[in-house]
Amino acid sequence: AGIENSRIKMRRFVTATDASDTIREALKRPSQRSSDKIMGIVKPIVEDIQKRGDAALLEYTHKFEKATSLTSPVLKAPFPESMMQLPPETIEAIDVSFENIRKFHAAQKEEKPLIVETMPGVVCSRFARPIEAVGLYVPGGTAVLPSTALMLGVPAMVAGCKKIVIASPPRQDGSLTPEIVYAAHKVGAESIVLAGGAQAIAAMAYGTESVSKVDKILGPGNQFVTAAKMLVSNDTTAGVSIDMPAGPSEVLVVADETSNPAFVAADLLSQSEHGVDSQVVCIVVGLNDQQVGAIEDELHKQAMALPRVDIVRGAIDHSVTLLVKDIEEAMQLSNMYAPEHLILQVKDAEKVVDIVQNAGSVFIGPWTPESVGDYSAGVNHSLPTYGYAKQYSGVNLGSYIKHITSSNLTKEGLRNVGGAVMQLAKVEELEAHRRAVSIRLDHMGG
Ligand code: HSO
Ligand code: ZN
Repeated sequence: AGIENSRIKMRRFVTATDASDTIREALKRPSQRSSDKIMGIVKPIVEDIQKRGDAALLEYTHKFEKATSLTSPVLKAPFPESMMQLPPETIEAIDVSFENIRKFHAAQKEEKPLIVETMPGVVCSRFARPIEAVGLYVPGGTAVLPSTALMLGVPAMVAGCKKIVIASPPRQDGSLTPEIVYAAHKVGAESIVLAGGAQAIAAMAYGTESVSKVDKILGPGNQFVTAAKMLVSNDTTAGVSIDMPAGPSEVLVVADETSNPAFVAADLLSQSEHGVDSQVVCIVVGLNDQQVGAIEDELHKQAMALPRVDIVRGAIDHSVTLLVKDIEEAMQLSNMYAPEHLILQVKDAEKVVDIVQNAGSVFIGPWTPESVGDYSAGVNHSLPTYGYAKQYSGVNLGSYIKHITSSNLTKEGLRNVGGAVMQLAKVEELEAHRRAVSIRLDHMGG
């Protein structure tokens, strides 16, 4: 049998017998191409866009997307109906998902400003304002992902961002996927930039003749997109921030004797089909060889029936099954790995959530496949990968909002806090600071 028929199987480790270094090594992410090399490719592209604007942007799209017929890099709203022709069942699916995502993100709104009187007459407050202009990157590549347009666009709309720009690489004929245009229309995007890669990121960061400059860029992408996001966010002349560094998709499934092997395998596969660089981890709690074998059999059988079996094979090649003794050990390893998606198919799954320390998004119990979160449940699918779940949140309403604080003192307040201010100003030898208080206290007299 050729490679096409060979068994699709994850490497298997047993924590009771394999050394902890071996386990740690097995849980390493597949290495990314060196970022120096990527930066070397990305930097000239970013600089070219800065220098030559639209002309350069179009050239790159002609070159990389092969969309040589494209004559303008931007499509402005209102988008023509003809570009959103979709079967009714797709419209319905987008509408249902849109509404759930909208509800969940609207609930994240802070109703009123935070106000605290720290001392009598000293009132501090904090209030939220939407980021004015955001650029949302919707990747092309081996799969078109209109769901990403919703995940990035709906919270921007809910937050009240004034200008929403969506960038996505066009197809070879220069057209856009109608699902993306429909999603852009629903979230109220002002324009769609028909470009991908570093060139799209640079265009939104600096602006061109026809692309609006944005304040923040969000969205996943390949290594070129990620490198470009890092580059522009480090350039103080661009004045742009980004959501988080993005890497290949991942899932970690925790299973035990109560889980259905077919469900476990299906969840592992749904993440494996994203790309050959995706990684999936299956931690099985207290199962014997035969029970683990049942999951492995299902994985192979279901994988062989998938249209994207070749991609799955690539991902499974660097994926692992870990056999552990109890749920505590499973969660220790999961927290160390910090998966983008964590699926708990174990008994008392809800209780296990209490010991989740690092994960992008958690899927609880046998009836919660990760795909519901990818599309329609309402949670966001733009999540920290590559272990960044240790310090980053996934995209949420807060990603589109910044906070402003304010202080408001009465005479009494300044009398109460003035002493501390003047003393610290004295310590720092900043006399003008001290006098800004004393001049007022003198004015009050006494
Ligand atoms: N699981 C992906 C998101 C996605 N899945 C889009 C399907 N379409 C990254 O979290
Ligand atoms: Zn997915």
